[in-house]
Amino acid sequence: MTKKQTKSLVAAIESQPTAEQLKERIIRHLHASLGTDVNKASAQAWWRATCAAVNEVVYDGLRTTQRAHYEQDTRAVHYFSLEYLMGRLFSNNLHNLGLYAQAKQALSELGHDIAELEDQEEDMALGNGGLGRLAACFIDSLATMNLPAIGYGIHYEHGLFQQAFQNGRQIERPDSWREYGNPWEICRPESVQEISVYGYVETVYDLQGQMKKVWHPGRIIKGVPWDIPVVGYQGSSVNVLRLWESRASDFFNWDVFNSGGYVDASRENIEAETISKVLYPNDDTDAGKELRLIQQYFFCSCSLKDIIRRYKRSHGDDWSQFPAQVVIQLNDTHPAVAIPELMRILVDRADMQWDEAWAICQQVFAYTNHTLLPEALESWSVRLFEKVLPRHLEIIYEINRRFLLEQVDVLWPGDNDKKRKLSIIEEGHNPMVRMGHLSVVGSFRVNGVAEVHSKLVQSDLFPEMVALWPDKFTNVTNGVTPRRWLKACNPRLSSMLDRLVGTTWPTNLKELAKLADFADDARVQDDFMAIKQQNKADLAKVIKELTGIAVDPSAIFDIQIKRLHEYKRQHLNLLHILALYRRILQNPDYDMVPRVFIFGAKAAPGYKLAKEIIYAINKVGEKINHDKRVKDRIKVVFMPNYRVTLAEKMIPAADVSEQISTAGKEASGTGNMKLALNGAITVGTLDGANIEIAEEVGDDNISIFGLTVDEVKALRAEGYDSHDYYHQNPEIKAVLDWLETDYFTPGKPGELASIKHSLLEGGDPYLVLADFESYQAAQQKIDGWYRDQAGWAKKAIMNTACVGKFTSDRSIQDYVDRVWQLKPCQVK
Ligand code: F58
Repeated sequence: MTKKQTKSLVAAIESQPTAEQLKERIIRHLHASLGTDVNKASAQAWWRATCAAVNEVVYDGLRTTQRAHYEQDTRAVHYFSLEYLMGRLFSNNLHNLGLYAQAKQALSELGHDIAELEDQEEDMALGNGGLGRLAACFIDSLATMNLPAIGYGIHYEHGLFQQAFQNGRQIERPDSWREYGNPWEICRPESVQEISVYGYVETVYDLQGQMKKVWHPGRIIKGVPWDIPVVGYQGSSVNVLRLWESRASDFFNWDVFNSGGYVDASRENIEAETISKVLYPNDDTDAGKELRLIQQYFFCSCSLKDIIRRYKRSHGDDWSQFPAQVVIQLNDTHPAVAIPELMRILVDRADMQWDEAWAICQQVFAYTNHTLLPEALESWSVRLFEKVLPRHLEIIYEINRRFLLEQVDVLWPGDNDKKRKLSIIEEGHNPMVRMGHLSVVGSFRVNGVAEVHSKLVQSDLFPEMVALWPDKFTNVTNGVTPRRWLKACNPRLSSMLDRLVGTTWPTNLKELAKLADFADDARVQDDFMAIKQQNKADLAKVIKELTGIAVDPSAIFDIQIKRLHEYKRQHLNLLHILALYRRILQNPDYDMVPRVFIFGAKAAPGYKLAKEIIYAINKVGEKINHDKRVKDRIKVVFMPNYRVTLAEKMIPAADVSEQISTAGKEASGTGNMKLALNGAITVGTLDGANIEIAEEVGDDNISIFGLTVDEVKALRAEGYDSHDYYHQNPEIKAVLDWLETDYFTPGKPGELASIKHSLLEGGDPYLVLADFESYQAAQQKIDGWYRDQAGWAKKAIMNTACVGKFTSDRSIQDYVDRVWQLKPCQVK
């Protein structure tokens, strides 16, 4: 082959395939990769063959990107997260590669509907909620913005449980997203790592009399990396999400095996593989379980070794450039054990002096806080830590000793109270390692995820740390990727936007502001509402299929989608539904715009009250949906198994977005951004990013209610008694009493009483009753607004127009400017 021919061949491979070429590739893969034929291939086989055809393009981008990063020896961010809630990748990859239309045509010519093939894919649900989905949006933005980045996490065999309802109650089933293999992942046996746990630490002295610590591990575990290519929009960079799977170490296992312990060896196999078996399904409390700590350490250690291996390829044993090349973002405290692990590698393995090693650490790590809820602040019992990671505990003690001596005691000499408050070790009967403290001390930057949240992190959570290091603290307001959360999930609205504001909005979301010029234009209003109507009709079909409930697309679609938690207050929504229902029963002509209240939420399997709330919503829904007297003014729908794929169908169809957490409790929220972007009007408290959404869209286009953060604090300080509200507001009293009867659970009175009890005897910790009245007023406002369709259309349009700030590209740019100091790397 001549040079010229080679060149054109390379160009042909790298250029975008046409629909015709895609067809050929799909059929080739049907034959050569799947061993089947067009005549007998299943939908699953067609889907896999199409993925393989798409991967030809993806892998081109992957190779080019990796070559560019290697040759330019770029500084890179390493995102450490225990969770990535990726959802499906098929349509996302096609959209980002600009191949969706071609693939649709190719498949249609082959006799297949692309939407049907999309349904062949299981969600990759390796996360619980907001934090995991944020990680997924961030890696999309990083690739799109050509930033050198790698995401590190765990290759869970089972992602978040699948939810079903049995007589209204949540039941959990295991999620086996890769039971039959996953076409997007590549196993990389050449990059396997080994990590150690358990054992004991020995103090030894070398020939110069220098003291050294030697860790004799009790167990060695192998980490096998799986790479998921992360395709940037418009095919610029293709980065990698590297997820570690645990296996038994061959070396260790053979030892046991050869000494006759076949059964023991198999048991160890199983134990090692347990580490990456399942995602912990709690979205608030930390589990405090040994396996969870091992999970955290396992992926941190594998990832650090991977980073160091790559660094050494270019820099050998010269550590001086390490902080210039490597920044590690800790997604909450879950990967904080990476801090003592890097210290161990530098001090014990690379024989570095403590001060030098600590200086490196403090330039490498940055920490994002996602919660202020006390029960979610991670801490580990010292006893457990010592058992699993004895050497790391020693290192943490030393970090703490120096911190208290060199920082705390210098600013507050002799102040033992301050020391007690700031110590990484919480003293007491059962001493604990505070992972938040460790993360702040070991990082050069700490951020919250919305303005108000970042302020509270500083004022309420770590005020003394702020006194020590005022410049360490910053804010990065969350964002969401507009590629998945508008372009791919809402094609109708996307085409309209292309026409009205141009086609660059997916990478420059502020362009949507141009839409505001059309907010009063009657034709645009009609088009916008017609699109919403079609999206609602689509969702109505899904609702019918999944729940059997018929809903009218001309009603208001009022949507609350998020994990189930008392602080998110799905039960406040429920009380309002009950109040409306009661008004209808009392006044058959009660005038309200028909509304469909739609919920999607999983409850942590061990969270009893959350599960009771799901049950109550289902039971109340059953009753209302079948009550002829309601005349369809209210419908209540609880969508089973809420997940990314369902969110993609619900969000484009929402008229109203419920963001009703107690002020000060929701760090940011990101569903609020997705819903507003798709033209839903928020009913919300002044909490998290709602505050910033309100600033952007303006008071006319959002329905705000409830106590503010300061008012919540004041009310608590003066002594909140929920009974006052119960006795003073007859509507509250009536609906709470109703829950104790058997009206919604015939023959079984009291089945729904736990909600009432938590709000009265339980003290109503999230101030549901205090906010009820203003909530119902905010809902009344919505009802009034909706009656004026042109007025509503304007508000909806203004929501889409004004939320350009909330693209994850802007969040990532903030991280680049305020934390990472990273430069883009052009790959082509
Ligand atoms: C969420 N946290 C916040 N944690 O609640 C939400 O306000 C924020 O928008 C989002 O992070 C992104 O910043 C969250 O989702 C978890 O799911 C953890 C999982 C592991 C155990 C502790 C909670």
